[in-house]
Amino acid sequence: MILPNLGMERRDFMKAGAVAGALGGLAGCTGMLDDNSGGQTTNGAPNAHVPPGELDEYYAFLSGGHSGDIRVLGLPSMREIMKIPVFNHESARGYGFDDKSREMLEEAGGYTWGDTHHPRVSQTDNDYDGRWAFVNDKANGRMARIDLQYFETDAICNIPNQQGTHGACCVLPDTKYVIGVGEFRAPIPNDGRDVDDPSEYGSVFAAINPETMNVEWEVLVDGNMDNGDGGKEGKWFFTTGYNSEEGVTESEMTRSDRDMVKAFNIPAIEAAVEAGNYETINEVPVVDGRQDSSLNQGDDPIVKYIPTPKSPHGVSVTPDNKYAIASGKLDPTASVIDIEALDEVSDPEEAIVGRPRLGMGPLHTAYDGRGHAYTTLFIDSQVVKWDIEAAVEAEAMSEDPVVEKIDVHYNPGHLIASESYTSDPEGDWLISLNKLSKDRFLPVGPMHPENDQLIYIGDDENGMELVKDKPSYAEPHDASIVQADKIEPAKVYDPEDIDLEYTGAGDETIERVADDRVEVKMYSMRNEFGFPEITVKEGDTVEMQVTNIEQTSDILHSLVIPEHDINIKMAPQETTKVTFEADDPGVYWMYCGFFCSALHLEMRSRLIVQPED
Ligand code: RUQ
Ligand code: CUA
Repeated sequence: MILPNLGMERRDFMKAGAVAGALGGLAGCTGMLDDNSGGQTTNGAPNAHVPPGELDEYYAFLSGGHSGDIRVLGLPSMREIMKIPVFNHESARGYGFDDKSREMLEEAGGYTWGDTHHPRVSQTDNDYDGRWAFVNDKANGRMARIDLQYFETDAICNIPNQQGTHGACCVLPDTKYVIGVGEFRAPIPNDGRDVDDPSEYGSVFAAINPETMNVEWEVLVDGNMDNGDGGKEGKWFFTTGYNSEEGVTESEMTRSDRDMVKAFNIPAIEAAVEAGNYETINEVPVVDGRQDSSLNQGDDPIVKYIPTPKSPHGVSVTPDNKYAIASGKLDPTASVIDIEALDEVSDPEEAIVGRPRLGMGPLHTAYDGRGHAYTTLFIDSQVVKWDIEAAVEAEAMSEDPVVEKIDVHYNPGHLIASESYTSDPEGDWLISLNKLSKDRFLPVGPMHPENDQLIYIGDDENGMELVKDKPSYAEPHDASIVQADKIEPAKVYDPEDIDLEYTGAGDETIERVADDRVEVKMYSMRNEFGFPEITVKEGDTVEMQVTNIEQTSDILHSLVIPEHDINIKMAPQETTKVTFEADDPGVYWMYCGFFCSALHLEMRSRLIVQPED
């Protein structure tokens, strides 16, 4: 079906606008299910209760939003297993305290927080390979990499020319690039030029090499971008966007009824870079992908602009790579873009082959691998299940493709189904990440938790079933759900993977390496540090390096130095270092912060800082 008219009906927009205005106050709360009893199910859903001592089937990696971290949940239990600090500082892990993580955060801009939205796990041949997860910092224009052997952040890229990295996703099938989708338009470079001339602002699409975490190239575009998702064949990458008006106030940004989905032709961009068709800005090759760029005039434009109603928000590619589906946000429909047709049509609008009417405030879409799409309806507080091919067959604006709607509590943003971002989703569990929880949990004051709801989607006959509520701290935006056996975390550190020298029992040293600099290398084990006391002079810089020589998994130690703002963690076989100034003479009881044995409280040493004379 080719759609003759892409305009949104005026009436729908009015409705959307009116309800959007009232969002702060009211959420739809009709038809609440009253069973959220930890996994007792009423129709086809398998029991989601995972008994004590048993392991979950899936990992779910949820972004923590402005908490700046990643949360690791087990599915279907929804038990939160671990947190991975990324852009924040976190004392239990000593993240942001030890030299390595502190320097990494410092080099990535020195910010103390970030806004994580879209965790994506690396893939090989369109399937999870267990190597890395990536996540963006929407606040400060950054992308981080998490090593899934150690479940820790190991690199952060501060993306030049990008203010507000919103979408984050990999170029598949083999994670050739991690893409940072630039949201806010600002002068490029942002050095004081054009501050009063918004028409000169721009936003860029950034391709990051996952191995080096450096930006390889960027593409400058018209309008704002929002979310993104990659096709599975390495050619097309899609971003949604709002503000094609290029306004700077809300009313300017929402004036027109259509915005642009942009389809980036990765090989054509690479060819332009190869041919030197770029300008270097802040050391990055920036290719001009604006509509009037010469690179967009021929038969093989580097960016195709697809007019779509209205401020489309989420976009995701179907598991079979046939369609990219963009949700209308301020329009009650989704646009189904035929990826193959995109290669053929001269007018990109003709690649839109379906426009089902889904409900109010469609935001994000996930897949079950059985031909269904699941879209969150922010304003309606529902998840709608619909049939993708039926939407292609149906007339535009038809509700016929809708299979079923389920109430969620309340105002869902993102949703994610198990392995939905691969070419072979499992089609059993779905999490709806709801922004408001209102009455669902014991009251805890004016700041409420959010509500991550587990929904079983494996039974097409009996329909979707709400299985569990899980309160979550603000605020998850997106997730990736990965089969547990595709990830192989280390049990203890391999000292070979750590740049610092391993210090075993008997190898400990205290050395004055300069007049005012002392280097300590020591081990830690139950129930002692390598030295019962360490004496330095007032004014010394102390480099303190500690190895946890335990072989037994799960026996952690840390080194806390009171009144010096220091807590570094040492997992088994890990060596960690902290450098600090011993400015105040006195005695400081350095202790271990993990309750590691019955003699844990006795695991302490004196740091003696001798007065200068
Ligand atoms: S975007 S739900 Cu990053 Cu929808 Cu948050
Ligand atoms: Cu080591 Cu407590």
